[in-house]
Amino acid sequence: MALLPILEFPDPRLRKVAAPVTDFGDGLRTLVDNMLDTMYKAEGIGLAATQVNVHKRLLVIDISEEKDSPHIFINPEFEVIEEELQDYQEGCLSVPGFFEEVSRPRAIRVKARDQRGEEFEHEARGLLAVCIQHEIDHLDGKLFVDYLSPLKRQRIRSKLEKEHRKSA
Ligand code: GNR
Ligand code: NI
Repeated sequence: MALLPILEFPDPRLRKVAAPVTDFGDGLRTLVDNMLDTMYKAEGIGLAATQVNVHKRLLVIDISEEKDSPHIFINPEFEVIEEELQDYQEGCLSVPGFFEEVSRPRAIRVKARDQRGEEFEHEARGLLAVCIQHEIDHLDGKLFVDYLSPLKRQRIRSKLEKEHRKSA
């Protein structure tokens, strides 16, 4: 088991756009295992490769209470199936300590590949739909703070920069 360091806002590496996964070999399995370990240890419900400084289109999610239902999405794409927005208090392992309401479409259909490279489709609503959209945003270099007012975003940036200076 290996834990990977998680990048924190405003690290510019969180702004990179990830490239599609093309190699479904053993290296991918190791990366997925390490991302799951890192997500569970950090008590997150999702983790995108971008957050651990790997700029490939891959994310892991587990929204179960028991933490025994990992979902792995490789090269994910989604379409909105219900435009109606739902508000959710989002947090992010890359923006530790901050939670703010974000509105996103309430139901989506995701197409992705599994670790073996097999394509699958899945409909998601509720928290799973929120989480998948949040993670795919990471792969595109976006963060939930981008949906907030510039003032709120700047306050969060300043507080985190101050903490990073303290621990540096
Ligand atoms: O652990 C997480 N919780 C969470 C709560 C509400 C909306 C999205 C999330 S995802 C987050 C983990 C994370 O940062 N994934 O990128
Ligand atoms: Ni996040």
